[in-house]
Amino acid sequence: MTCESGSRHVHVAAAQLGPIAKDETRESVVQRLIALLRQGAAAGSELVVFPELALTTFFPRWFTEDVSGHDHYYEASMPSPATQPLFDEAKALGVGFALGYAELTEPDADGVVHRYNTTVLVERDGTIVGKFRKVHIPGHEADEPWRPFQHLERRYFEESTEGFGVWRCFDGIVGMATCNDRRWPETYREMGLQGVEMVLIGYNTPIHYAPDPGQNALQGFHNHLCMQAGAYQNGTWVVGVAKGGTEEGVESLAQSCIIAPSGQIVAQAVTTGDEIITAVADLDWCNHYKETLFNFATYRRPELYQRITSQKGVIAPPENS
Ligand code: CDT
Repeated sequence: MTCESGSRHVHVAAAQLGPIAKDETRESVVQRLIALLRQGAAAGSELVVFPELALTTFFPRWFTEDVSGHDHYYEASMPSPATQPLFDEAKALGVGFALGYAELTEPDADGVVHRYNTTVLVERDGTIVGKFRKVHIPGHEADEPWRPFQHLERRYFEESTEGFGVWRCFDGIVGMATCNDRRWPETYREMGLQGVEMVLIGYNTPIHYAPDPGQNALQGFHNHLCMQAGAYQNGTWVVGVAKGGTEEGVESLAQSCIIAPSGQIVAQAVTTGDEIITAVADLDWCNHYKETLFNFATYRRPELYQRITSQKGVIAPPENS
């Protein structure tokens, strides 16, 4: 990659995490995050991206009768007392970060609390610039004990009602998505239409997919396929960050990566544990794609894409008689 003078560069790090045990304390996890933050800073990074649900084990793999049964895995504030040391260290280092966590809201006007799978984006001066709540919630809501492990995200998280925002920060336009969001083209295009230049994506992806185990061997391929396509088709950097390794007996995909607007992977993790990978992201490189092949204003045909927002499921044509 060439770095032309005068162009905008973000030194970015993907801070992959290995497993977090069920009984590992928040304090212990935050110390791991701080160690990665320091490694990122030492490598010259100004933005460190952590995975989805980076403070705890992936608790939706266990059913509780009462939805509140897992509330001890959630944060009622951000920064929370346990995460304040991470915020303090980041500010002292002058490094921003994105952190995925389980968010428990204050009661609303009807006295109802809400649970979201959330990522917070923090600038180099310690200010919170953005918050993203996961849009596409995968898995199931009811107990399904036939599975070797469950994926109860639809029990423990509500779907975002806010959609995909982008924020002017880190000298560019930055957006976020969470895990399953990365598989959907609408995720990237929603942000692409707002000029996004870097999309930050944390994930927890079990290798075993109980509804169709034939997909297990393709997890790594599908992971890169969707993020590389999203980057290229929208002329944006994508930073994909895993919590990988075998956590409480469940093997999860690692293969964190940093993807250029060309769709090429410029850095990739080689372990399944705590690991930093870095890249110097030239944000002006996005325009090579945004102003040519994917010049939306010139080439898109939204009048012919009406089904995308007006229709949810498939409506096939009638059978031939
Ligand atoms: N965390 C998350 O969204 N994981 C899903 C697993 C597949 S759905 C059971 C993913 O899309 O990677």
